[in-house]
Amino acid sequence: MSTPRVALLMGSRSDLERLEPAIATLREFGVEPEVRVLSAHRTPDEAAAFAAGARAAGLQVLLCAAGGAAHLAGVIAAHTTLPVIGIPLDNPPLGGLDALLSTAQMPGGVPVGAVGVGRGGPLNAALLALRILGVADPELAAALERHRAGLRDQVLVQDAAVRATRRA
Ligand code: RP5
Repeated sequence: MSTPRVALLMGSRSDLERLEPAIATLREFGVEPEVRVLSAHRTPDEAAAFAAGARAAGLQVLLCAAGGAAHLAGVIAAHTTLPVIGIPLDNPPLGGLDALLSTAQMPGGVPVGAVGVGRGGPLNAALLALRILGVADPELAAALERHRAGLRDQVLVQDAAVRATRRA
């Protein structure tokens, strides 16, 4: 098996189910992620060590999902210069605004790219990671173009169906 280029980290096992679409999307494009549970708060040393060693391990993009006081992406970004994408999760009782702000509002100098809260977040995080890899991977870039064309086709089919219903 080849060295993973993307890692998907989550703060807790309880996050995994909502991240399955991200894992499935990466796999769809032939990118098998390294999937880990690492917590900024409960395993701070392990999280820092993972980030510090990530580039040497061959990783190129790090996805970090957490809910609530979602500091995982920020802590990981503090220990690496690899691109870090934060996935804020919609945990109760605050529904994800807490995680979104914790993930996105980084101090200048330590960047974290944050995707949205909700169903699209994990999916977009995976696609964004693929786009980053696609900069230096023409095959992957071509696959992303095909995916983009597929989205267009889907909407055109929907449009035609809706228009046909309205005419009937
Ligand atoms: C965060 O705390 C995790 O990412 C998770 O979303 C949240 C709650 O974790 P558990 O109490 O379910 O383990 O760090």
